[in-house]
Amino acid sequence: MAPQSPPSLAIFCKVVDNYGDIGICWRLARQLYSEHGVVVTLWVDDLASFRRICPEVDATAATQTVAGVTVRHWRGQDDDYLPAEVADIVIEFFACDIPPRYIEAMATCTPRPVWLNLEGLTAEEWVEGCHKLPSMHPRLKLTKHFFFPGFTSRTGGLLREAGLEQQRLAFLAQPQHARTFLHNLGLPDAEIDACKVSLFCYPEAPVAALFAAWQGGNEKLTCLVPEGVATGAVDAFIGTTAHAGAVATRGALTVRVLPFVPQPDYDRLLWACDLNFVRGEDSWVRAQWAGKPFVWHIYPQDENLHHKKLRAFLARYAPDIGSLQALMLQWNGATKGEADWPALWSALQSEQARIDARSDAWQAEMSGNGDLASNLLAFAALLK
Ligand code: TRH
Repeated sequence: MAPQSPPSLAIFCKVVDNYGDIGICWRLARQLYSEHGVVVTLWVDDLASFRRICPEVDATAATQTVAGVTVRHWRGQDDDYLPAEVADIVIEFFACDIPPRYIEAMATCTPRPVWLNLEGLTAEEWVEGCHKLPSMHPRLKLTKHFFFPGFTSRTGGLLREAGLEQQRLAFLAQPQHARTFLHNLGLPDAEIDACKVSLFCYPEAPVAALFAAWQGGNEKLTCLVPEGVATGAVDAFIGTTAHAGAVATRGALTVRVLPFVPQPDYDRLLWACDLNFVRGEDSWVRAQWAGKPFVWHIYPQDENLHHKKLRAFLARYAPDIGSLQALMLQWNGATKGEADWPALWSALQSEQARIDARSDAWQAEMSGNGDLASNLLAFAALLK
């Protein structure tokens, strides 16, 4: 019997803003190829953003192969460039509109391709009811299914590479690994020996107030900020327009600006720090796999919809850790009244042991839901 050829799969990714859209699609594409042998084509409309998290990408190439994945520049809805061949599995990310011509081609295939809309991550309960729901095309004989990542076994789970935990444990087993990694980012020993916090957030975060609390604290703290993040507060602290390598110390706080690192190094940074401030979706999930305490800055939405999502997550993640709840709500502007940052920070420190234990337990709990790439392929196989 001839061996079955691996399925082909196309991911369509529109970069709305920042790095999360391509960050998630790229992670998924890589994993589908390297762990499942899927023949993946990633269509992406913004190669420059892609290049920031993956420097191997040529921002000018119409087609290229990176880490075994065919990357195609998606230039618009009606360019005359779409291939005659349609993939066996077609994923539209965040309901981005797939070019009409591609959809027409899908409708002519026998069998029809599996068409999935991969949605955004939220801890809200309604997700379980919508995960895997079908949606018929109004005109063509095609059905699209919704696929939701999530935090329970009735969702698609979270993106997680098979070797991730092993890599993390190997990194942590030898303290010298973290030390060398941080030295290579420019940190001297004194900054490495301090409490280390990575900081990735949206411009609205009250960074200046947090810096003031850390500056006036008793414990030496090194805050590592990627270039271009929290620029107002960072420039004010450092005293100039800060680029990668800029550093300043005031009181107990040292702020150091890091270059934007490739995705795998961002994981190492999260592993090497004692606490991580993360944002959006992908860095938030990576912080959860890092097994370290984290503070999430959620992507802001109209009418403060994001506050509801934040509360839904806190109810799952930290229902009984008051200090973490209070700090995250303040960080996201979800609490009324003036924040007392020194008090919020010292409350968090006093609950550190519980927060550490929760990070570990959560990581184990989430692993129990399988990983999103495997769950997605299993669902696609059922639809075939
Ligand atoms: O960049 P983000 O804010 O991205 C998104 C987008 O705004 C998107 O439109 C929105 O839908 C989504 O958030 C919720 O945050 P996120 O999701 O954490 O993505 C950042 C990516 O950048 C992630 O893959 C990690 C990566 N990264 C690096 O590779 N190197 C770095 O130095 C840093 C700081 C991040």
